[in-house]
Amino acid sequence: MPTLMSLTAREVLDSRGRPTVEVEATSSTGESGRAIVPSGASTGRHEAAELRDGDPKRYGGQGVLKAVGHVRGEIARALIGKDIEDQAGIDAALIALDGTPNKSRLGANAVLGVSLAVAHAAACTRGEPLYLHLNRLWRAKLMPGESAAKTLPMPMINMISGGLHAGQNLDFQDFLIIPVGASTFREALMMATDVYRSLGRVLAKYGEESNLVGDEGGYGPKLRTNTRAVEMIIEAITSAGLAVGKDVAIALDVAATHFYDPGTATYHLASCGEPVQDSSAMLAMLAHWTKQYPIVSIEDGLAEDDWNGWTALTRRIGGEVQLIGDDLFATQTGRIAQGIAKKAANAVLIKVNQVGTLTETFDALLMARRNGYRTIVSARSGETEDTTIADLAVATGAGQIKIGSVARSERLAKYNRLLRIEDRLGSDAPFAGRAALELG
Ligand code: 2PG
Ligand code: MG
Repeated sequence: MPTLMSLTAREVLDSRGRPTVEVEATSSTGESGRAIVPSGASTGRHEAAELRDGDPKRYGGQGVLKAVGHVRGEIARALIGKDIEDQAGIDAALIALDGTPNKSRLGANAVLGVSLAVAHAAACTRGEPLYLHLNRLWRAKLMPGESAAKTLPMPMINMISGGLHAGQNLDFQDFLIIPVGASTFREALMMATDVYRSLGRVLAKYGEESNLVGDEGGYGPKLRTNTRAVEMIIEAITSAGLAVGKDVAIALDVAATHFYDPGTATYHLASCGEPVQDSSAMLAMLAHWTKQYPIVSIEDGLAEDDWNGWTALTRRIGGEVQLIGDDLFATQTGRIAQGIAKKAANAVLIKVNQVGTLTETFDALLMARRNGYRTIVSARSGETEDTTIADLAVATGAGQIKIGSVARSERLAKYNRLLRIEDRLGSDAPFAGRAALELG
């Protein structure tokens, strides 16, 4: 039985030039695996807690040397000698060692780095690609009759960034496209780059700087209103020679938590006709948009604890539109279970660092799937060359993936990984296609 022989960690930098944790795990047979932890900007209150040093003399307090120290010290001491293929056992040991509900003692960044690096090392020890190893771990969790099929995910691609991801005036965080007409992953990606280029020309035509991009590579123009961003994308799709709605549909990540005031239970918008709205006005506005535009998916249309609003929104448009909970669920099974009970949302965004271990990520995916919720594996706004989520999406047949735009190498590393997997697996991993958006 190959065991975990050593664990080490270091502070490296992410795509925003902020420190993050890299972990290397080595097995008793000499193979090693490495993972780098991502980091969000629009983080929800219910996420697992990143440990930052808070030392103003280093990286403005953002250093992660404490988390690195935990990996090298306490975590290494507790895990060395354990079966490297027993991911569930390793993750359970990490959770127990941390001892807090949100991994704040050791740091979710320390814990996740170890959890993912161990999976990489186990895959290398077996001499197989990560997606195969993850698929085996995933399969072990399924009940007889449940599908363990690997699929290439339908991507949801960022075109325009606002909110906390770009410095301009748009309230909504991401304006995205879904190439619903594509029949392979490669084709979906090509359509996305066609629309991206075309959008650059459209923005330039209206006098917008098209070379300014947000954290995820999407354009960061200064547009008057949120609807204007949608209209620009529609024009870009058409001028790329594609059919709006049929070939390429539109998705939003409103990220409403960051402009919600829980004190007054109101949403504060800078670039909408009505600057202050209560939950039902927000709901009516989103419902109206879905009638007006070919919007097939809305993420975090309401704030993370506006459960009544979520239930009402889902009752109103959840039959036709994918309603994704990101801050709402924070990849936590406890929150997803509440959503199921309250009939809130119909899809779950899956971010490994919101929960902190691979096993808990599988649990969130499984609970969502068993209850007919669609799943979208997602990157964070702060990313690196780490491509683990590409393998995760394929291995679990998640159906959809959200990585950012088709610019900036921390995004492209994952798209390119998916292209490689598509080449290697061929018909063993069919493209999830537009069916990934249909209600389960
Ligand atoms: C989101 C993510 C990715 P962040 O809100 O879905 O777009 O952003 O990582 O900043 O939370
Ligand atoms: Mg989001």
